Amino acid sequence: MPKKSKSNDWTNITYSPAPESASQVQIAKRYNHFIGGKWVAPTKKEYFATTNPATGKKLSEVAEGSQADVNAAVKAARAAYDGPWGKMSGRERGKYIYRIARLIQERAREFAIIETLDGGKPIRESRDIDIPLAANHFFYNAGWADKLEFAYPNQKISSLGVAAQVIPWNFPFLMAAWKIAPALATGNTVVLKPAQTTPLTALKLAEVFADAGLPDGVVNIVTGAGETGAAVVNHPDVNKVAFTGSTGVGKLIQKSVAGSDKKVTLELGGKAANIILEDAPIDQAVEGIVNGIYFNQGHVCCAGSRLFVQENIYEEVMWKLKRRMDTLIVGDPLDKNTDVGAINSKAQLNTIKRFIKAGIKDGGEMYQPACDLPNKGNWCPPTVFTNVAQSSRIVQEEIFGPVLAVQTFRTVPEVIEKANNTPYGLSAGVWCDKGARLFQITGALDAGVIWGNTFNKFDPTSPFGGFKESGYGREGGLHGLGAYLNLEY
Ligand code: TAP
Repeated sequence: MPKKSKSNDWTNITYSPAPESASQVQIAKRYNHFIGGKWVAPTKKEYFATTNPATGKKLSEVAEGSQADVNAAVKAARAAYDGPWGKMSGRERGKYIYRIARLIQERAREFAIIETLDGGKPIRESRDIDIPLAANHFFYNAGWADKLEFAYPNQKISSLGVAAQVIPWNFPFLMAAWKIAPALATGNTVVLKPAQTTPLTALKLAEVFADAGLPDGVVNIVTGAGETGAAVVNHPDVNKVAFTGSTGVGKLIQKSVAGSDKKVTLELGGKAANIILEDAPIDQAVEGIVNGIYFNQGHVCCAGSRLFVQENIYEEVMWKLKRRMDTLIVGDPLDKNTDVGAINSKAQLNTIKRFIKAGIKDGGEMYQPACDLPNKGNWCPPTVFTNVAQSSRIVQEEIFGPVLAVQTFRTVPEVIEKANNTPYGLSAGVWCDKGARLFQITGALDAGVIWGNTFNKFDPTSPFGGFKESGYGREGGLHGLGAYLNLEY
């Protein structure tokens, strides 16, 4: 492989700091629940802190939701469903949802900064991906609100009632939009429980609902830990459960709803294969590998965490990948140059460290670029493991961090077998010059979402979801709307 010469060594380029200012953003010292259109103090009067994972500093404190709080939220959602919202025409509902989408756009910069402060993701990603995509989900679903009979022709359509929605910490604002927008477009009301470590942007979204004049109780937000989430999904008066999170909790939810008539969608974990064939455009593929695993610090359910490279291009791909990793900027998430931000919590950092240790113990060869990590906060450099066995824990289990495991293959049947050898089936990527071969491989992969010559591309019109232990049901597109409707022929 070529050696770096001083004249062409772009890996040594340095950038001046370009921090986004957080001075205009208002975060209250304390947030209550948003129930029935009002900010309601928790019945037990307990609060928990939410901190900035890049500094460890407390940002605010947030209400701890009890069963009584959840009961109040479900009651408010039921009243709104039996009242104004349930009776409203799709055309009128659509107007509210459009208004929400436009208000998100107006406050996009503020939401991006808060998302980055509370979650640790680079401002470039929250500014360019999370927040605009969330607005797009509201726009897209608003458009369907008065056209449902055209979306599902010759079918009797009715909404479900109250939707219980529980979301994780990796895309807090976007996940709230994924869940709330289709629920509202189809005439349901909502009780949402954000993740414990990232509740702030969902609470900011409640301000948008109030400003949009959304009738009281249509969306209720109850904050808290896992028990609060369990109280929301197990409440006897909810008709629909939409959960995004770990496979472990997804299994608990599946057991708890068994025997009820709740309609359920589960978006769970993943361990995606990213497959590079010998005729792939290698420079593009390397960008796709980096985007696949280091986007959002690898806290991505569909992350391309298992890389499969055809044997004859392995050396070239690895040389280019390591060289590209050397250029990634890890650090202050508010800096517009940052590529890899802070790990969302100490607990998640410890999990990632345990996996890295396991990878080394299993005989993997680890590479991490030299980076100056900040003294405070939770950090993990981009990491790649080569020489890993199919049975290694870092190949089999979801790490949910910036850790890539690389394997090689010789033939297409071999890589299909290896790629499918996982309990998960959420996503995959294939890089290849020939369309026919690409479709041959994608057709044989057990994954709900497969990208061809790209990775981690999301669109509100496109359904998203998994097979096997990655859950069931789809979010996004018409499939996502259908999950909030009774459809009868
Ligand atoms: P979880 O621990 O499962 O938490 C997800 C949400 O569920 C959080 O709000 C959590 O509250 C709550 N929760 C915890 N225990 C619960 C229970 N018994 N009943 C109801 N709710 C409960 O996952 P996580 O660590 O936040 O997120 C990472 C996982 O989410 C990964 O496995 C990832 O793959 C998956 N994920 C999947 C997708 C899709 S689309 N498939 C998208 C993003 C993430 P606390 O925050 O208080 O724990």
